[in-house]
Amino acid sequence: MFDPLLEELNESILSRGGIEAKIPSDLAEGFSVKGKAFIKSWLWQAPGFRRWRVTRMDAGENLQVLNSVAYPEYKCDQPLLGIDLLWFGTKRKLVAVLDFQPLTQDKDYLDRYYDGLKSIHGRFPELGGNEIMRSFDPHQYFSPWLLFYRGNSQSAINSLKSAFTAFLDCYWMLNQLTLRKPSGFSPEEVKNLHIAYDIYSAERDPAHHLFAGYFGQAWANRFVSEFLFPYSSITQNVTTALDFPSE
Ligand code: BLA
Repeated sequence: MFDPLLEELNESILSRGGIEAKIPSDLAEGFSVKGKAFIKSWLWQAPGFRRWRVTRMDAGENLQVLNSVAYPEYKCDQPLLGIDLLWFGTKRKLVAVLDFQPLTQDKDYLDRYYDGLKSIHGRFPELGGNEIMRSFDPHQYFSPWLLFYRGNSQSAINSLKSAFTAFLDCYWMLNQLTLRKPSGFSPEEVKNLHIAYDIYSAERDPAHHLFAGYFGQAWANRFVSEFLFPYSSITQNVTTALDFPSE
């Protein structure tokens, strides 16, 4: 379902100088316990970013997933890119979340980084409805202009590809612009905000439960704490091979 978008995403990183980094092999890809689902991830090191991860999960008609988070370099306080796309084929239900995930909800910060996303939000009203968040708090690490859709409307499904392209292009543009502007936070502050994001996300992400069901609890714990949100275990002083050195 999302393979053209996955290709577009990976290609866009590659074409901007992204280099694939190694992921421990059992986390990089694998089949579920019953063998009916397959998960594969990519880890990128790209100019301007300290870490960019991408995951595809294919559980056939039950579920298709494309998930990605981009963490900019510490010297730049721009929002993280957050992508979570799910297609429950048997129910014909789409869950689509695309956001520039803000490090803070301060007005100055939102004024600085969101003109582009605001305009995309306006162009695709069918994807930017007023879905209620059940596990996350919409006022933490989500922007007021996120695209968030849950349902089966054909117009939402049809718009996804164009919205995704516009969203991705806009994020790359933002990255170009902000690398040239002074950051509002120091690199140390940005690092702490990234840590807080990982801790919060690892606690709330509904994926953890889903992964445990498909791949077993032990694998799910490892995938969430070592690959999806490696800084969530930083309080225990755990450093992982996936944690790129800071500048
Ligand atoms: C929701 N994400 C969900 C749900 C699942 C996943 C099962 C619940 C479905 C529903 O609300 O109907 C699944 N998340 C995954 C999977 C991965 C994952 C399989 O990370 C695999 C790696 N989630 C993110 C990112 C964003 C995000 C980066 O990982 C930001 C764009 C958002 N996902 C997000 C939101 C919801 C969601 C806002 C709705 C949750 C809620 O209602 O609070």
